[in-house]
Amino acid sequence: MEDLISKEELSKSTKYTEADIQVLEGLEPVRKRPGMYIGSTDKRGLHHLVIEIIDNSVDEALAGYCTQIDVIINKSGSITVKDNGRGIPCGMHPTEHKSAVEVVLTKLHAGGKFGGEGYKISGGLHGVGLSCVNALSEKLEVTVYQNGIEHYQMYRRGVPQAPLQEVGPTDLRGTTVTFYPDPEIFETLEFDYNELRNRFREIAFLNRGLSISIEDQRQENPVKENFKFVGGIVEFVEYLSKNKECIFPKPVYVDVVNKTNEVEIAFQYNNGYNEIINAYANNINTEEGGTHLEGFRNSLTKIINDYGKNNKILKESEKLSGDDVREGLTAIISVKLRNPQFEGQTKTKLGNSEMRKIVSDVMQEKFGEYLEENPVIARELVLKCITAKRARDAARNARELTRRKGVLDSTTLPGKLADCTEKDPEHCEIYLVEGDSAGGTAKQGRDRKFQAILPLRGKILNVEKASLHKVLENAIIKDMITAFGCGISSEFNEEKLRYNKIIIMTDADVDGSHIRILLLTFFFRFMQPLIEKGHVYAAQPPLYKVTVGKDNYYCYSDEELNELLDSLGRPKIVLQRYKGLGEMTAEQLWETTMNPEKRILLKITMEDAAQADEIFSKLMGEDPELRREFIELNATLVKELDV
Ligand code: 1YM
Repeated sequence: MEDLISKEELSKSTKYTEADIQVLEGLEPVRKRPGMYIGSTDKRGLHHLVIEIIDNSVDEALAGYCTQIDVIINKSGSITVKDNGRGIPCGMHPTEHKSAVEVVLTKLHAGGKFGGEGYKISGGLHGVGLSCVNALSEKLEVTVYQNGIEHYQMYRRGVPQAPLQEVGPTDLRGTTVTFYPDPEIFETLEFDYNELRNRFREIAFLNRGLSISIEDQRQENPVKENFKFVGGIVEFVEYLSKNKECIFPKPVYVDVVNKTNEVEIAFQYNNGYNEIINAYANNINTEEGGTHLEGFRNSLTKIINDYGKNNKILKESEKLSGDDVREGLTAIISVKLRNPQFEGQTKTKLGNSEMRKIVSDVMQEKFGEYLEENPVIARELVLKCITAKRARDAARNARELTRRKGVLDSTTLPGKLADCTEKDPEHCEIYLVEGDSAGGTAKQGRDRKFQAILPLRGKILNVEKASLHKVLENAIIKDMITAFGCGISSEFNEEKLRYNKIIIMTDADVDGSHIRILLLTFFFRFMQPLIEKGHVYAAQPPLYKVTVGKDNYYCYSDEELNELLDSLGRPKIVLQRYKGLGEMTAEQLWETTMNPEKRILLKITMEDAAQADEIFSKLMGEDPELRREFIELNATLVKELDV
């Protein structure tokens, strides 16, 4: 009797027979060091108990005998898990002289081969099974419906209170376990519905066709949800990509099954920039990755590069990196294997080396085939990756160059800038004005207290086409960077921004739109937070001035003009069409476009900017006619109103 403490603990609650003590000794280590078996005794460990039980049912489903699992969080706070499988074997164990149920519930690692040749692949993080849950439960009840008979047994802290008993006849089949987590072990006893629900939904996605319900009886109005996905991980990917614009009409699905393992992969690309890859081994989220993930990532990069080169979409010298081919990717990788090796800090890294090749071979074969069979989609995908690559190159170069050139250190404001007198950025705005002459007019027309003017002379560089050297040498871009004061790319700092509003003021014609889109592309690539935080606007100058006697009317669109002309009944009017900002007097410019009381500003959204950027990338090096058409089409790119 070496361990006095635990014996003392034992005698606190119940009287024990010799036999009981024997049973308990088997489970003693679990109660003494719960952390070693379930990770921890906090909320996470508590929830782990449910997962351990569910795993038995999932195994039974994978073996082909169980289709439905029900989980109930009872009013008392206990948990009931039910399945409609074969039921844990109830017969006597040949050597242990007790029922198989009792062996499963009282022996560590008694699962597995005991009952036959089940396809054992599921298993929680620690894979310790029912006996651990039993050891850590104040009370546990198991009911098995098998061969027309209902069997029942009850345990307290892992100790059976009586042998397995026949209760009576039944039409049902399966196993039901109800357990009350032990307050002596756990820091908290409160189950979180959402946490369990999310995990069950995940399990249902990963095991096509398996139906899992969860019910919360603790509430006034109990909630119940049921998850069943006939599409399995394809539906999982669809679920993760919902509300996103996608490249493939349906997620790509590849799979391979052999005697000892099974690989399933589903993936989709959306127009966002995030990468979501969830990799699982035996239904466990392998957060630290492993061989299956490596096989997937490597093959994806290789397949897309090969396809791009073979079909001349990629230049021989161009190479897409892993990051480039994973931008906007949502993927689920699920492998099931007989002897998973879990490694890493948190034992969530798959170590089985054969998986690398199995995954990469099946990708090569099936995704390669998919691309060959869908050339239009394949081309779009490669172009998307090229865009990602350019953006990444630009950002990296920007970081290096800004450091080298010290563009950001420059403290002297550009000579062309007519700054405002107000110093609090909150109240300041800067107008980026197309052309020197309009710039001059704007300088005269502005309220110099809070409005600064930066005339943009000459062509603004297309940051998409130019090398980064050129971008940072470009006078206009340098002027903007120093005037704004907030830096670019990774050195961007909103706190240093000198103006709360950055207002692009260009002519209401094609060239004006062109400049606006070039500016947006620059902001999008190098000062994205400016747009995200809503600092960028487009001014809206009028297209027409209508003079009737002494009255002036300004119209901002053809519809407005027609409405006005109709309402005026067309007496003697003078109609002036503004071809550019330069045609307005300083007073007119103030009245129509700059006076905060009257002007219309359009706030640029990330969508606008991303769209400008994307379309620019797409049009790279293509037909100039196409380009012109696009600019005309997008002359009204900005939409959100801010008056
Ligand atoms: C609510 C928990 O444990 N279901 C369950 C467990 C088992 C079986 C079926 C089962 C497995 C096998 C054969 C086999 C277990 N059996 C054992 C052991 N639900 C729950 N459903 N017959 C029935 O693996 O061959 C351990 S778990 F070891 F007794 F076979």
